[in-house]
Amino acid sequence: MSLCMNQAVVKGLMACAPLAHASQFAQSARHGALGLSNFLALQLGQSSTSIFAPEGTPARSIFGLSMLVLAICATIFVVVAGLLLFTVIRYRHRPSDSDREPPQIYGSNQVELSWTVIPVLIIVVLFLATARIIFTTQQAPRPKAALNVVVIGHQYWWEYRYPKLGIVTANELHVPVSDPSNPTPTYLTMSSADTDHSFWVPVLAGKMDVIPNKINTMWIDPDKPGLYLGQCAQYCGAQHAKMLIRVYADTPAEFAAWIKDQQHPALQAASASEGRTVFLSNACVNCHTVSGTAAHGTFGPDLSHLASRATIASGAVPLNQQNLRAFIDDPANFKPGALMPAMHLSNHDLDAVTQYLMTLR
Ligand code: HEC
Ligand SMILES: [Cu+2]
Repeated sequence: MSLCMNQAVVKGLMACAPLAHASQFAQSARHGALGLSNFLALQLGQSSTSIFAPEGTPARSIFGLSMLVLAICATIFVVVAGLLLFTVIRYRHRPSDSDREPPQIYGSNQVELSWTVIPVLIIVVLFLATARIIFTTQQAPRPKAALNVVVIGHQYWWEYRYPKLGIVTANELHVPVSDPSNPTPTYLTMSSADTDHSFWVPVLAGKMDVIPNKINTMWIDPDKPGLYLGQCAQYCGAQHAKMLIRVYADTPAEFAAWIKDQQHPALQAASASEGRTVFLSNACVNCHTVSGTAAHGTFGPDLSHLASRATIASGAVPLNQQNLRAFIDDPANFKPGALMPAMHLSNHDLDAVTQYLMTLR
Protein backbone atom coordinates (compact mmCIF):
# COMPACT_ATOMS: atom_id res chain seq x y z
CA MET A 1 0.00 0.00 0.00
CA SER A 2 2.82 2.38 0.77
CA LEU A 3 4.22 1.66 -2.67
CA CYS A 4 0.80 2.31 -4.11
CA MET A 5 0.57 5.54 -2.22
CA ASN A 6 3.94 6.72 -3.46
CA GLN A 7 2.79 6.01 -6.96
CA ALA A 8 -0.33 7.97 -6.24
CA VAL A 9 1.69 10.92 -5.02
CA VAL A 10 3.94 10.84 -8.05
CA LYS A 11 1.03 10.40 -10.45
CA GLY A 12 -0.89 13.14 -8.71
CA LEU A 13 2.09 15.44 -9.03
CA MET A 14 2.47 14.66 -12.69
CA ALA A 15 -1.21 14.83 -13.45
CA CYS A 16 -1.96 17.95 -11.49
CA ALA A 17 0.99 20.22 -12.13
CA PRO A 18 0.46 21.46 -15.66
CA LEU A 19 3.29 23.40 -17.24
CA ALA A 20 1.43 26.66 -16.82
CA HIS A 21 2.02 26.31 -13.11
CA ALA A 22 5.76 25.82 -13.41
CA SER A 23 6.64 29.47 -12.97
CA GLN A 24 4.32 29.80 -9.98
CA PHE A 25 6.04 26.77 -8.59
CA ALA A 26 9.44 28.40 -8.94
CA GLN A 27 8.06 31.49 -7.24
CA SER A 28 6.60 29.53 -4.35
CA ALA A 29 9.76 27.48 -4.00
CA ARG A 30 11.69 30.67 -3.47
CA HIS A 31 9.52 31.41 -0.48
CA GLY A 32 10.80 28.25 1.13
CA ALA A 33 9.00 25.37 2.75
CA LEU A 34 5.90 27.35 3.67
CA GLY A 35 5.58 28.51 0.09
CA LEU A 36 5.92 24.95 -1.10
CA SER A 37 3.19 23.56 1.12
CA ASN A 38 0.92 26.46 0.19
CA PHE A 39 1.68 25.74 -3.42
CA LEU A 40 0.74 22.09 -2.99
CA ALA A 41 -2.51 22.94 -1.26
CA LEU A 42 -3.53 25.74 -3.61
CA GLN A 43 -2.30 24.74 -7.03
CA LEU A 44 -2.74 21.00 -6.83
CA GLY A 45 -5.91 21.30 -4.78
CA GLN A 46 -7.61 23.01 -7.71
CA SER A 47 -7.79 19.92 -9.86
CA SER A 48 -11.00 17.97 -9.33
CA THR A 49 -8.99 14.76 -9.21
CA SER A 50 -6.27 16.01 -6.90
CA ILE A 51 -5.00 13.70 -4.18
CA PHE A 52 -4.07 16.89 -2.28
CA ALA A 53 -7.68 17.92 -1.71
CA PRO A 54 -9.34 14.96 0.06
CA GLU A 55 -13.10 15.14 0.71
CA GLY A 56 -13.76 11.86 2.53
CA THR A 57 -12.33 9.76 5.34
CA PRO A 58 -10.28 7.18 3.41
CA ALA A 59 -8.77 9.85 1.14
CA ARG A 60 -8.05 12.08 4.12
CA SER A 61 -6.16 9.41 6.04
CA ILE A 62 -4.24 8.43 2.90
CA PHE A 63 -3.39 12.11 2.36
CA GLY A 64 -2.10 12.39 5.96
CA LEU A 65 0.03 9.30 5.49
CA SER A 66 1.44 10.44 2.16
CA MET A 67 2.41 13.79 3.71
CA LEU A 68 4.27 11.90 6.48
CA VAL A 69 6.05 9.71 3.90
CA LEU A 70 6.84 12.76 1.80
CA ALA A 71 8.21 14.64 4.83
CA ILE A 72 10.43 11.73 5.90
CA CYS A 73 11.74 11.25 2.35
CA ALA A 74 12.32 14.99 1.92
CA THR A 75 14.32 15.09 5.19
CA ILE A 76 16.44 12.15 4.06
CA PHE A 77 17.02 13.85 0.74
CA VAL A 78 18.08 17.14 2.34
CA VAL A 79 20.43 15.42 4.83
CA VAL A 80 22.04 13.11 2.25
CA ALA A 81 22.32 15.74 -0.48
CA GLY A 82 23.63 18.26 2.09
CA LEU A 83 26.34 15.91 3.34
CA LEU A 84 27.27 15.04 -0.23
CA LEU A 85 27.51 18.68 -1.22
CA PHE A 86 29.55 19.50 1.88
CA THR A 87 31.98 16.65 1.15
CA VAL A 88 32.33 17.52 -2.52
CA ILE A 89 33.16 21.15 -1.72
CA ARG A 90 35.14 20.80 1.50
CA TYR A 91 37.34 17.93 0.28
CA ARG A 92 37.70 18.92 -3.37
CA HIS A 93 41.10 18.59 -5.07
CA ARG A 94 43.38 21.57 -4.45
CA PRO A 95 46.63 22.36 -6.34
CA SER A 96 48.53 22.23 -3.05
CA ASP A 97 47.41 18.62 -2.39
CA SER A 98 50.03 15.91 -2.68
CA ASP A 99 49.26 12.95 -4.96
CA ARG A 100 49.63 10.49 -2.09
CA GLU A 101 46.55 8.40 -1.28
CA PRO A 102 44.99 9.40 2.06
CA PRO A 103 44.94 6.78 4.85
CA GLN A 104 42.29 4.10 4.08
CA ILE A 105 39.91 3.12 6.89
CA TYR A 106 38.53 -0.42 6.84
CA GLY A 107 35.55 -1.15 9.06
CA SER A 108 33.99 1.20 11.57
CA ASN A 109 31.41 -0.25 13.93
CA GLN A 110 30.04 3.21 14.63
CA VAL A 111 29.47 4.15 11.00
CA GLU A 112 28.15 0.73 10.03
CA LEU A 113 25.79 0.58 12.99
CA SER A 114 24.42 4.04 12.29
CA TRP A 115 23.71 3.34 8.63
CA THR A 116 22.03 0.09 9.51
CA VAL A 117 20.04 1.09 12.56
CA ILE A 118 18.75 4.47 11.35
CA PRO A 119 17.28 3.15 8.05
CA VAL A 120 15.74 0.19 9.90
CA LEU A 121 14.08 2.59 12.32
CA ILE A 122 12.78 4.72 9.44
CA ILE A 123 11.38 1.66 7.68
CA VAL A 124 9.69 0.53 10.89
CA VAL A 125 8.07 3.95 11.31
CA LEU A 126 6.87 3.95 7.68
CA PHE A 127 5.62 0.38 8.01
CA LEU A 128 3.72 0.99 11.23
CA ALA A 129 2.17 4.24 9.99
CA THR A 130 1.06 2.54 6.75
CA ALA A 131 -0.25 -0.57 8.52
CA ARG A 132 -2.24 1.62 10.88
CA ILE A 133 -3.98 3.43 8.00
CA ILE A 134 -4.67 0.14 6.19
CA PHE A 135 -6.27 -1.33 9.32
CA THR A 136 -8.31 1.72 10.27
CA THR A 137 -9.61 1.97 6.69
CA GLN A 138 -10.37 -1.71 6.22
CA GLN A 139 -11.64 -2.58 9.69
CA ALA A 140 -13.73 0.54 10.20
CA PRO A 141 -17.00 -0.52 11.86
CA ARG A 142 -19.76 -0.48 9.29
CA PRO A 143 -22.70 1.70 10.35
CA LYS A 144 -26.22 0.30 9.96
CA ALA A 145 -27.12 3.16 7.63
CA ALA A 146 -24.42 2.18 5.15
CA LEU A 147 -25.50 1.76 1.54
CA ASN A 148 -24.27 -1.17 -0.50
CA VAL A 149 -23.52 -0.84 -4.20
CA VAL A 150 -22.20 -3.56 -6.48
CA VAL A 151 -19.68 -2.19 -8.96
CA ILE A 152 -18.91 -4.20 -12.10
CA GLY A 153 -16.17 -3.05 -14.43
CA HIS A 154 -16.72 -3.60 -18.16
CA GLN A 155 -14.59 -2.69 -21.13
CA TYR A 156 -15.10 0.51 -21.05
CA TRP A 157 -17.93 1.39 -18.74
CA TRP A 158 -19.11 0.91 -15.15
CA GLU A 159 -22.18 -0.97 -14.04
CA TYR A 160 -23.69 0.01 -10.67
CA ARG A 161 -26.26 -2.18 -8.91
CA TYR A 162 -28.13 -1.29 -5.74
CA PRO A 163 -29.37 -4.76 -4.72
CA LYS A 164 -31.57 -3.67 -1.80
CA LEU A 165 -33.13 -0.85 -3.80
CA GLY A 166 -33.64 -2.79 -7.02
CA ILE A 167 -31.75 -0.21 -9.08
CA VAL A 168 -29.35 -0.85 -11.95
CA THR A 169 -27.54 2.02 -13.60
CA ALA A 170 -24.30 2.81 -15.39
CA ASN A 171 -21.38 5.21 -15.33
CA GLU A 172 -22.85 7.72 -12.87
CA LEU A 173 -22.83 6.55 -9.27
CA HIS A 174 -25.22 8.28 -6.89
CA VAL A 175 -24.50 8.03 -3.17
CA PRO A 176 -25.86 9.91 -0.17
CA VAL A 177 -23.62 12.59 1.29
CA SER A 178 -22.21 11.35 4.59
CA ASP A 179 -22.68 13.63 7.57
CA PRO A 180 -19.74 12.96 9.96
CA SER A 181 -22.09 13.07 12.98
CA ASN A 182 -24.37 10.49 11.36
CA PRO A 183 -22.23 8.74 8.77
CA THR A 184 -23.85 7.06 5.78
CA PRO A 185 -20.85 5.62 3.96
CA THR A 186 -21.29 3.66 0.74
CA TYR A 187 -19.71 0.22 0.58
CA LEU A 188 -18.67 -0.91 -2.86
CA THR A 189 -18.53 -4.63 -3.68
CA MET A 190 -16.52 -4.81 -6.84
CA SER A 191 -15.79 -7.27 -9.59
CA SER A 192 -15.18 -7.29 -13.32
CA ALA A 193 -17.04 -8.81 -16.28
CA ASP A 194 -13.96 -9.07 -18.47
CA THR A 195 -10.48 -7.87 -17.63
CA ASP A 196 -8.74 -5.95 -14.83
CA HIS A 197 -9.92 -2.44 -14.09
CA SER A 198 -9.26 -0.15 -11.15
CA PHE A 199 -11.74 2.16 -9.46
CA TRP A 200 -10.11 5.44 -8.50
CA VAL A 201 -11.77 8.62 -7.32
CA PRO A 202 -8.71 10.35 -5.82
CA VAL A 203 -10.64 12.90 -3.77
CA LEU A 204 -12.66 10.17 -2.04
CA ALA A 205 -10.41 7.14 -1.55
CA GLY A 206 -7.45 5.13 -2.77
CA LYS A 207 -7.48 2.86 -5.79
CA MET A 208 -9.14 -0.53 -5.73
CA ASP A 209 -8.47 -3.14 -8.38
CA VAL A 210 -11.57 -4.57 -10.06
CA ILE A 211 -10.70 -8.10 -11.10
CA PRO A 212 -12.73 -10.89 -12.75
CA ASN A 213 -13.62 -13.81 -10.43
CA LYS A 214 -12.55 -11.87 -7.37
CA ILE A 215 -14.56 -9.63 -5.10
CA ASN A 216 -12.86 -6.57 -3.68
CA THR A 217 -14.47 -4.09 -1.36
CA MET A 218 -13.94 -0.47 -0.44
CA TRP A 219 -15.99 2.36 1.04
CA ILE A 220 -16.43 6.05 0.40
CA ASP A 221 -18.03 8.74 2.56
CA PRO A 222 -18.05 12.11 0.76
CA ASP A 223 -18.97 14.73 3.34
CA LYS A 224 -19.88 17.52 0.92
CA PRO A 225 -22.58 17.25 -1.75
CA GLY A 226 -21.27 17.48 -5.27
CA LEU A 227 -19.75 15.66 -8.19
CA TYR A 228 -16.50 13.72 -7.71
CA LEU A 229 -14.55 12.62 -10.75
CA GLY A 230 -12.42 9.57 -11.22
CA GLN A 231 -10.98 7.26 -13.78
CA CYS A 232 -10.30 3.60 -14.42
CA ALA A 233 -6.71 3.36 -13.21
CA GLN A 234 -5.72 0.03 -14.71
CA TYR A 235 -5.01 -0.22 -18.42
CA CYS A 236 -7.89 -2.39 -19.67
CA GLY A 237 -7.89 -1.91 -23.43
CA ALA A 238 -8.27 0.58 -26.27
CA GLN A 239 -10.73 2.91 -24.55
CA HIS A 240 -9.36 2.66 -21.01
CA ALA A 241 -8.75 6.41 -21.00
CA LYS A 242 -12.46 7.06 -21.62
CA MET A 243 -13.64 4.86 -18.78
CA LEU A 244 -14.37 7.77 -16.51
CA ILE A 245 -16.08 7.71 -13.13
CA ARG A 246 -18.64 10.21 -11.90
CA VAL A 247 -19.74 9.99 -8.28
CA TYR A 248 -22.64 12.25 -7.30
CA ALA A 249 -22.88 12.82 -3.56
CA ASP A 250 -26.54 13.79 -3.13
CA THR A 251 -28.23 15.48 -0.19
CA PRO A 252 -30.69 13.11 1.53
CA ALA A 253 -33.63 14.72 -0.30
CA GLU A 254 -31.91 14.56 -3.70
CA PHE A 255 -30.89 10.97 -3.09
CA ALA A 256 -34.42 9.91 -2.11
CA ALA A 257 -35.77 11.59 -5.25
CA TRP A 258 -33.14 9.91 -7.40
CA ILE A 259 -34.00 6.48 -5.95
CA LYS A 260 -37.68 7.05 -6.60
CA ASP A 261 -37.07 8.01 -10.23
CA GLN A 262 -34.75 5.07 -10.85
CA GLN A 263 -37.17 2.57 -9.31
CA HIS A 264 -39.90 3.48 -11.81
CA PRO A 265 -40.00 1.21 -14.85
CA ALA A 266 -38.79 2.99 -17.97
CA LEU A 267 -41.18 5.58 -19.35
CA GLN A 268 -43.40 4.49 -22.24
CA ALA A 269 -44.05 7.90 -23.81
CA ALA A 270 -46.64 7.54 -26.57
CA SER A 271 -44.82 10.20 -28.59
CA ALA A 272 -41.75 7.97 -28.81
CA SER A 273 -43.45 4.71 -29.74
CA GLU A 274 -41.84 4.65 -33.19
CA GLY A 275 -38.35 4.90 -31.73
CA ARG A 276 -39.23 2.21 -29.20
CA THR A 277 -40.19 -0.10 -32.05
CA VAL A 278 -36.87 0.62 -33.80
CA PHE A 279 -35.03 -0.12 -30.55
CA LEU A 280 -36.96 -3.32 -29.85
CA SER A 281 -36.67 -4.65 -33.39
CA ASN A 282 -32.91 -4.19 -33.63
CA ALA A 283 -30.01 -5.98 -31.95
CA CYS A 284 -29.97 -3.24 -29.28
CA VAL A 285 -32.11 -5.56 -27.12
CA ASN A 286 -29.39 -8.21 -27.03
CA CYS A 287 -26.98 -5.89 -25.30
CA HIS A 288 -29.14 -3.35 -23.46
CA THR A 289 -31.90 -3.50 -20.85
CA VAL A 290 -34.84 -1.12 -20.79
CA SER A 291 -37.06 -2.09 -17.86
CA GLY A 292 -40.66 -2.92 -18.71
CA THR A 293 -39.79 -3.92 -22.28
CA ALA A 294 -38.47 -7.08 -23.93
CA ALA A 295 -34.93 -5.65 -23.86
CA HIS A 296 -32.97 -7.62 -21.25
CA GLY A 297 -29.41 -7.51 -22.59
CA THR A 298 -26.62 -7.06 -20.07
CA PHE A 299 -23.56 -6.69 -22.27
CA GLY A 300 -23.97 -2.92 -22.47
CA PRO A 301 -25.19 -0.26 -20.02
CA ASP A 302 -28.78 -0.36 -18.70
CA LEU A 303 -30.67 2.31 -20.64
CA SER A 304 -33.90 2.38 -18.57
CA HIS A 305 -33.10 5.85 -17.26
CA LEU A 306 -30.46 6.95 -19.74
CA ALA A 307 -31.80 10.50 -20.03
CA SER A 308 -31.38 11.04 -16.28
CA ARG A 309 -27.62 10.90 -16.77
CA ALA A 310 -25.43 13.87 -17.63
CA THR A 311 -23.04 12.00 -19.91
CA ILE A 312 -22.90 8.98 -22.21
CA ALA A 313 -20.19 6.44 -22.98
CA SER A 314 -18.75 6.48 -19.46
CA GLY A 315 -18.29 10.21 -19.16
CA ALA A 316 -16.81 10.56 -22.67
CA VAL A 317 -19.28 13.23 -23.83
CA PRO A 318 -22.23 15.17 -22.35
CA LEU A 319 -25.62 13.66 -23.03
CA ASN A 320 -27.62 15.63 -25.59
CA GLN A 321 -29.62 14.73 -28.67
CA GLN A 322 -26.74 15.42 -31.06
CA ASN A 323 -24.10 13.43 -29.18
CA LEU A 324 -26.49 10.56 -28.56
CA ARG A 325 -27.41 10.34 -32.23
CA ALA A 326 -23.76 10.43 -33.29
CA PHE A 327 -22.88 7.74 -30.74
CA ILE A 328 -25.65 5.36 -31.83
CA ASP A 329 -24.77 6.01 -35.48
CA ASP A 330 -21.20 4.95 -34.80
CA PRO A 331 -19.73 4.71 -31.28
CA ALA A 332 -16.31 5.27 -32.86
CA ASN A 333 -17.32 8.91 -33.32
CA PHE A 334 -16.33 9.40 -29.68
CA LYS A 335 -14.92 6.07 -28.58
CA PRO A 336 -13.07 4.14 -31.27
CA GLY A 337 -12.67 0.63 -29.94
CA ALA A 338 -15.81 0.72 -27.79
CA LEU A 339 -17.49 -2.68 -27.78
CA MET A 340 -20.73 -1.49 -29.35
CA PRO A 341 -20.93 -2.00 -33.10
CA ALA A 342 -22.04 0.74 -35.49
CA MET A 343 -25.62 -0.34 -36.10
CA HIS A 344 -26.05 1.19 -39.58
CA LEU A 345 -29.55 2.46 -38.92
CA SER A 346 -31.22 4.62 -41.54
CA ASN A 347 -31.33 8.34 -40.77
CA HIS A 348 -35.01 8.03 -40.07
CA ASP A 349 -34.58 5.16 -37.59
CA LEU A 350 -31.61 6.90 -36.02
CA ASP A 351 -33.67 10.02 -35.31
CA ALA A 352 -36.54 7.96 -33.94
CA VAL A 353 -34.42 5.82 -31.61
CA THR A 354 -32.50 8.87 -30.38
CA GLN A 355 -35.75 10.62 -29.61
CA TYR A 356 -37.01 7.54 -27.79
CA LEU A 357 -33.89 7.23 -25.64
CA MET A 358 -34.08 10.93 -24.75
CA THR A 359 -37.47 10.24 -23.14
CA LEU A 360 -36.05 7.63 -20.76
CA ARG A 361 -35.72 9.77 -17.66
C1 HEC B 1 -23.08 -5.95 -29.26
C2 HEC B 1 -23.72 -5.26 -28.18
C3 HEC B 1 -24.40 -3.94 -28.42
C4 HEC B 1 -25.39 -3.65 -29.32
C5 HEC B 1 -25.99 -4.56 -30.37
C6 HEC B 1 -25.77 -2.29 -29.07
N1 HEC B 1 -25.02 -1.77 -28.06
FE1 HEC B 1 -25.21 0.07 -27.25
N2 HEC B 1 -23.60 -0.26 -26.07
C7 HEC B 1 -22.91 -1.45 -26.00
C8 HEC B 1 -21.76 -1.25 -25.15
C9 HEC B 1 -20.71 -2.30 -24.80
C10 HEC B 1 -21.81 0.07 -24.70
C11 HEC B 1 -20.79 0.79 -23.80
C12 HEC B 1 -19.81 1.52 -24.66
C13 HEC B 1 -18.76 2.26 -23.86
O1 HEC B 1 -19.11 3.23 -23.18
O2 HEC B 1 -17.59 1.86 -23.92
C14 HEC B 1 -22.98 0.67 -25.29
C15 HEC B 1 -23.39 1.97 -25.05
C16 HEC B 1 -24.58 2.50 -25.52
C17 HEC B 1 -25.10 3.77 -25.14
C18 HEC B 1 -24.48 4.72 -24.11
C19 HEC B 1 -24.98 4.31 -22.75
C20 HEC B 1 -24.38 5.03 -21.60
O3 HEC B 1 -24.96 5.01 -20.52
O4 HEC B 1 -23.31 5.64 -21.73
C21 HEC B 1 -26.27 3.94 -25.82
C22 HEC B 1 -27.19 5.12 -25.74
C23 HEC B 1 -26.46 2.78 -26.63
N3 HEC B 1 -25.42 1.90 -26.41
C24 HEC B 1 -27.53 2.59 -27.48
C25 HEC B 1 -27.66 1.50 -28.35
C26 HEC B 1 -28.69 1.39 -29.36
C27 HEC B 1 -29.79 2.40 -29.60
C28 HEC B 1 -28.46 0.20 -30.02
C29 HEC B 1 -29.23 -0.37 -31.17
C30 HEC B 1 -29.41 0.49 -32.32
C31 HEC B 1 -27.30 -0.41 -29.39
N4 HEC B 1 -26.85 0.40 -28.42
C32 HEC B 1 -26.77 -1.63 -29.77
C33 HEC B 1 -23.22 -2.61 -26.64
C34 HEC B 1 -24.17 -2.73 -27.64
CU1 LIG C 1 -10.96 -0.12 -17.21
